[in-house]
Amino acid sequence: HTRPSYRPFDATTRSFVYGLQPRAIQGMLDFDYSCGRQVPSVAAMIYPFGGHHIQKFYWGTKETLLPVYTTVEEAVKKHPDVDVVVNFASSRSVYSSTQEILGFPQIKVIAIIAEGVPERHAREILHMAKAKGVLIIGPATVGGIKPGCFKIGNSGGMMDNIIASKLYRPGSVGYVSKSGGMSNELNNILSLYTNGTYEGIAIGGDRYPGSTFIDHLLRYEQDPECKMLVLLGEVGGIEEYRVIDAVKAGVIKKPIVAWAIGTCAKMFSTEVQFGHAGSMANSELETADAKNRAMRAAGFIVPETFEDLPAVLKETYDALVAKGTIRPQPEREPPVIPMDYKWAQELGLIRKPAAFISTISDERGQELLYAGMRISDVFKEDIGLGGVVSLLWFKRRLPQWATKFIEMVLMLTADHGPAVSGAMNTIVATRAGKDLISSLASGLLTIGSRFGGALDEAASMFSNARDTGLTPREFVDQARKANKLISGIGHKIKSVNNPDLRVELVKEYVTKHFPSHSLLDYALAVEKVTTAKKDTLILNVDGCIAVCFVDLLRDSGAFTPEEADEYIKIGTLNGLFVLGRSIGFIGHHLDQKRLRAPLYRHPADDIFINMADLSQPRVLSKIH
Ligand code: Q5B
Repeated sequence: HTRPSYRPFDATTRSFVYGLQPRAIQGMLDFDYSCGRQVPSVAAMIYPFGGHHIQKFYWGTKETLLPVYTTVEEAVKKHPDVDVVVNFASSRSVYSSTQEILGFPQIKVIAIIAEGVPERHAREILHMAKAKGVLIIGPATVGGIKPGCFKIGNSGGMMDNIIASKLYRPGSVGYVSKSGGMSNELNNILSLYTNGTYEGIAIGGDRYPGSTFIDHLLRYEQDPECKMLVLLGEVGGIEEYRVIDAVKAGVIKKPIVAWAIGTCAKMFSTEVQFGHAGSMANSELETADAKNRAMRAAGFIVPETFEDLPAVLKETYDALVAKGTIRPQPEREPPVIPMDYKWAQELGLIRKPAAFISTISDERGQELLYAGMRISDVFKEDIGLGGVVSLLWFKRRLPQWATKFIEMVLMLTADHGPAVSGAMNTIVATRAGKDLISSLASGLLTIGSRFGGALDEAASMFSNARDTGLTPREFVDQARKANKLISGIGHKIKSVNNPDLRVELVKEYVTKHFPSHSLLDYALAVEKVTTAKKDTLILNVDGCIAVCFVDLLRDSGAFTPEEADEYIKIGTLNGLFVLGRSIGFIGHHLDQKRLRAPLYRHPADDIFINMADLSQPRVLSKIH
């Protein structure tokens, strides 16, 4: 596909975007879609780092994939239809990347977006591009837009702006300006007072732009579809005078509306540097007033003030319509472009039910909150680990005697030697070469109704028994009749004669600090009955902690009776043992690692292997 040299962009223009600029590319693709383009204007991205991969974009309501190449060579080879590169390389790397791009004759236009490109580099790029007949737009620009056809990078702003300025279809006015902001303003004015933009280029604010006003205005002059020209110049530089020469020489014949911005510079007593690097008058000739006077004198249509620009644009446009030069086309409905979810949400246009609810912590603000309490206050008020557990498990501050009790439980349950089920599992897993988390999980998975995980069941059995008015003996008898072990009773090694000192410590603390301990008292009465039968049937550590925690839940005044029951029902109390014992399991894992303990294999003489069950001989006799 060859385009006339005056028309570098049309509805089939395809481009590469140099650099990872997903937002800009999505903007280009949304614009394409709104124009009714059949094929996206971006064929691929070029990004030297991170390897060859693909990225996903929206194409209307559907999705499309764009490749990311690491070299221009590969991109050019794969996409012979591409002749434009939008180069987002930084000011540091733009020189080398543009030089590389210029090595491929397939590329006819390069838009350079970077600001702060050294002037020497800009001039060298310009020199090379001229020699190769490549059009450079920029540096320091958003680029430009050809309504209905092609949009360079972020030109034209967001989609609502593009739709409002009717940039999804071509108008008749070709303009040049320096900046993207002024281009957006012009797109808007032109859509209101004429039939809109035919093409608009922001040449960039540097002193040495790759192409200048005259380059583009000469193209527009040649392009039969462009009927009217607009030059929005500014203070500084002499580019406007080159256009004046062309108008005077009769090279530019189409009506040209013009304005040089910066007439206010005269209000300042010293020379003013406006936003752009090039926007400062170095002589009287370069002032906006001088330029406006000269343009007016050369036959440009120059308003009295910038505010009058819309009026003269309308006048000029209406005259062209009256002459039949411009034939306004019927408007088509602007296409509906789905809005990005995030943007729509920011604007408050949509809502969606949350996938889940969370009520205990919030990290979204400036400071992490535990149940509404700032993490800095957690430390300022020194609420301790028990306080943190009370916030995250119960969503409330508990009195100090209660938080200290929680800490005591965690400390008491932290470990009980290497021989218990969980520690053994942790050790065996560690010695099999497993990592900390796997070894810890292996230990934790042993916690259950017999080992360490009897708290919830104990809490519910003892409180139900007491609440239904059973005497301790009736409770024990009833459990025996039902062939049910009482959770929280019994220990493998501890007994009346070998008391578990952890249990003694808990009892001592609770009787001293709890406002009431009625369920503990009931459990101790049950223990009297069970130990009378067998001295190992003591109230064990699980059972003691469990009944005391029920006393805490019910009598601390911090929970309603319903809440207290709910916490028992949802299995809160086993969490205390799990949390505490994790400390010990991690310790055992580290211990075995430190000891470089080899793979564990259980000694065979410690296992009674008996294959003499009834099924096997029958099978064997069949074979014989
Ligand atoms: N009998 C704990 O059993 C153990 C009875 C009972 C009525 C009972 C057993 C049990 C309930 C679950 C429980 C937590 C398995 C224990 C813990 C953490 C640990 C661990 C550590 C740590 C011990 C002998 C006779 C039999 C049984 C009867 C037993 N328990 N009757 N209610 N609860 N308890 N688990 O010693 O007539 O002779 O047939 O399941 O609370 O896990 O340090 O090791 O910090 O790591 O093997 O402290 O009590 O006793 O099963 O041979 O029973 O007593 O019916 O009667 P044993 P068994 P009979 S704390």
